[in-house]
Amino acid sequence: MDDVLSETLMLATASQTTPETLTDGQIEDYRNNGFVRIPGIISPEEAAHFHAAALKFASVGTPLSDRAIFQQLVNVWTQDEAMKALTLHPNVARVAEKLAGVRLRLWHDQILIKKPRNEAPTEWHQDQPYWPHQDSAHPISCWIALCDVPVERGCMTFIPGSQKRTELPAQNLADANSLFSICPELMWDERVTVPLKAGDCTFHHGRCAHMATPNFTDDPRVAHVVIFMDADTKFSGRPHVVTQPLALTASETIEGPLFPRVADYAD
Ligand SMILES: O=C(O)CCC(=O)C(=O)O
Repeated sequence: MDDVLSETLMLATASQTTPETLTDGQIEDYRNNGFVRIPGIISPEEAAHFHAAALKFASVGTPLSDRAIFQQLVNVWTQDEAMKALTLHPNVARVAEKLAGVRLRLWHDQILIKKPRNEAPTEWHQDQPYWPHQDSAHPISCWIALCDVPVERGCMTFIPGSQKRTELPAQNLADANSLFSICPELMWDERVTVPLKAGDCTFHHGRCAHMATPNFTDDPRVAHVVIFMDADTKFSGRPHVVTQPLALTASETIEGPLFPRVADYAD
């Protein structure tokens, strides 16, 4: 192998994050702030492969929502073999478990595409109030950039520590003031905006308040989100598109083929 190529490959390897290279500082940041930026959760080559696969699926799949803020395609892994490899990527699952510190299972995935020049932010919200979960204290989402996502293309912004606000009702994704009218003190907290290179990700707790900036560029912003819940999460009875066809009863454990345990596919 020539020296330049071998050096390039070594650098690529060194910039990957695995459960073994995850530092105590990164784990502490996640637990204190409710989010953390992780470089290289997948390689740039994998990001390019999944970017093409996500756009291909989005051109044929049925979006759950096709609003100005984003095109949203849910449970893609059950419909597309190429994207299944990303949703069930062992590195994603194992880093998620190490950050959360408990056993997890998949809740669902989603491709989120902000169209070129959509010029619409995803407004402030917490995720967990939308979900039909009882007793899930460690929900965690891995938001993977499949293309470079500078601030101008629609990256995530977080309010550190807001995951401790576990009592808030669901907020309106299209209303810039919804979160702050429900919880006015969050208005004055620090906000952290996290641009990402393709293959990098952020992990965020299901209660960490976040928004995403608008896409002002000529390219789509393509992100894939893999969402995990505590392995013993129960069904609350709240209606949700993922659990709707399953006829679950309240307080029943959410389990079965749609919700694989990390222990069963990534250990
Ligand atoms: O990508 C976006 O626009 C928003 C993503 C989001 O809210 C989430 O992953 O929870």
